[in-house]
Amino acid sequence: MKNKKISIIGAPSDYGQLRRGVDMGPSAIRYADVSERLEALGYTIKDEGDIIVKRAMSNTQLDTNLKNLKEVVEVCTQLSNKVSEVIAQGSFPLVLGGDHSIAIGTLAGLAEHYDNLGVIWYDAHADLNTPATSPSGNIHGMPLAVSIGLGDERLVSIGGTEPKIKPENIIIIGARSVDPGERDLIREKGIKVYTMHEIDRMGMTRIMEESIAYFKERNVDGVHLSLDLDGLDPLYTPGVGTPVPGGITYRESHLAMEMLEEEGMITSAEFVEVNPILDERNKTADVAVALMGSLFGEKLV
Ligand code: 5AB
Ligand code: MN
Ligand code: MN
Ligand code: MN
Repeated sequence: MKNKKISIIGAPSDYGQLRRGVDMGPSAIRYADVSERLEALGYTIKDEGDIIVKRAMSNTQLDTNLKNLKEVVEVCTQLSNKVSEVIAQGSFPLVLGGDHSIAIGTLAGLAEHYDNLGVIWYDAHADLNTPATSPSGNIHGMPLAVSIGLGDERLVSIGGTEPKIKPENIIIIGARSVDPGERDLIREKGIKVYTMHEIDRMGMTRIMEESIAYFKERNVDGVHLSLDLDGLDPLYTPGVGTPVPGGITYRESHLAMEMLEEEGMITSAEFVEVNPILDERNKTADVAVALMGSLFGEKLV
């Protein structure tokens, strides 16, 4: 990574879904020695601590089917400001979730600095639901839709009303659980998706080569990695709220991170959905930190 300054931002929110415990993700990832691991690679780490998330799960916003809307808006507004501030200081924002609804805040903060941001969405899910298509009302299934400007306007307008990213700048990798409304949106907007079928068929090497070339062709001014730990197979990352079998392997994931690192393309990252309550001895947080190691240039020999 070209930028040698990393700022860690914890976003301990579980408001985007209904399983408690994912709010402890940042603690679990810190416990897995994230700072030490990256410091050993020659980076200067500033742990900014956690943004403030009120503990109670309330669902006080009753004019909508979206769960905990008011709380998600509060969290994402704060996170957006923090991410933007970190970039203004010339640091690489490394956000620790929390459930994936926090990406609404991360991308809003990034949008203040990038006009043509590329996004890698490493996930079993497409997270492209809107209030009209969501089967659950859980906002962690909506952050990509919100960021392209679709959905409840209280979410869409966080950090400004204009869309934060372009649909054609998104690459989803690892999808294997996609809702009908999401599938329609993928087709309609021409969003690039490598499902598990393509990963099986083409291999991760070709997928990363194509993804890197795609971003270059599109002349992106930065690339954000949004890594949902449920993108990997639950064999490797059991500590997630919505596990889906048949996922990306541990080694394929390292390879993906290593190829991104060689390209020096990634300008911000978030690791989300780690739920230590559902985990086996912090295995999922350990995997998250190991993948960060590869993303930031750790070599085997
Ligand atoms: B995650 C589902 N599509 O909208 C929905 O973990 C699951 O951030 C969303 O990818 C999973 O409720 C959201 C069924
Ligand atoms: Mn997700
Ligand atoms: Mn997911
Ligand atoms: Mn999940």
